Amino acid sequence: MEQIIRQFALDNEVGAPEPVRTGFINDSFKLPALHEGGIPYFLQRINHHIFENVEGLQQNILKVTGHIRQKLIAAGETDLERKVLRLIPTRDGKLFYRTPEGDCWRVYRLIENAVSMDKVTPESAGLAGEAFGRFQCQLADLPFSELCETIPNFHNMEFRLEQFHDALREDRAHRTATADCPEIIREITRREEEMCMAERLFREGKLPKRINHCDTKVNNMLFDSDGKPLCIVDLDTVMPGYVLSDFGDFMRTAANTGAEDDPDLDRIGVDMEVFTAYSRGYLREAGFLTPIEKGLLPFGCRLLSYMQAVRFFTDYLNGDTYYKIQYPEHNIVRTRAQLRLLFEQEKMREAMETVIRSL
Ligand code: GN1
Ligand code: MG
Repeated sequence: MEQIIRQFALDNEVGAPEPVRTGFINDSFKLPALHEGGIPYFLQRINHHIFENVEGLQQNILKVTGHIRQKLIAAGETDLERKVLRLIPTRDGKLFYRTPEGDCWRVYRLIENAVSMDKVTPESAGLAGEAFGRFQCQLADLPFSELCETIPNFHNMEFRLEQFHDALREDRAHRTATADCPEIIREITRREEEMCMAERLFREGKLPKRINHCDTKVNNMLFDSDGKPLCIVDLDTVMPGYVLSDFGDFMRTAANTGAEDDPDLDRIGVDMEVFTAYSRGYLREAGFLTPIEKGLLPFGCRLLSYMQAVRFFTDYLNGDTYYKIQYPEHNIVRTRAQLRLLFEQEKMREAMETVIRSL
């Protein structure tokens, strides 16, 4: 790994890489500064099986972080290095290093004294809502022809359902008839039409596309030690999409009383306090939303739980080739947990709509 680190234009020497367990897709390491007062870095191996266009992906990140940095400077921000990620180029000026074996590595400046959370309080949810609203707002004037889709059709529900039907048909891991799979399949199929509403509205010209983060899990946001939001991270999937994605994905992870992969389904429910606080913060910043977008926010919550259930389950049917799993049944456990969350959100539909209207 030393040979990899040497490729990057770091300002100082760093110590041995410390693995960081974060995310299901890339491998991450902290590179501590060797000497007191030096700059620490963050090294990542980009999963190029998932992100096939690593060059395009890194260009996206450069444009997005550069755009946000300009906005922060214009607003007089002084804590710049902790408010937006900074990519460190290689010594020959490239945005990532490809090893002779084909692995792709990148380096960021590490954001110091920052924590990520898997759960939020209503107070931090409000701040998070503002932060994600601001993030979308900061990028609202970056033309999306400048960004590539780092994973084509990433949050396209019609496409995800096609993949699900392919997996059903192929049944590669011989799992479609086992355990509660038939019931899961029924629950997914029953909702197909409703869940493809965003794509239909887009085609009818009623729902716009905007630049989204597309992975607004609560742990993709860094907070400082006082619980104030610092910076949005994990920018691999920033691309054009519907605002429903970013709103819904946050609620899927943060406004859930259980875990994303909770084996105890009775722990799963909608945390209305977090829902309300996040919505309030988000709507305060996201002044660009159209009435249709606002009205669909509660649908966005259901959509993202459903989409994630479909994605986890498709991976289960395919024999666990996409998401890292910690035990053999992990993907079906995740699927059940996401479906339960969807059912709970369906029960809370009116309550959520009332909150959004009142805001
Ligand atoms: C993946 O990398 P990570 O863990 O933040 C996935 C998201 C899913 C999420 C489910 C590129 O995100 O889309 O919502 O897992 N990222 C990719 O937890 O597929
Ligand atoms: Mg992540």
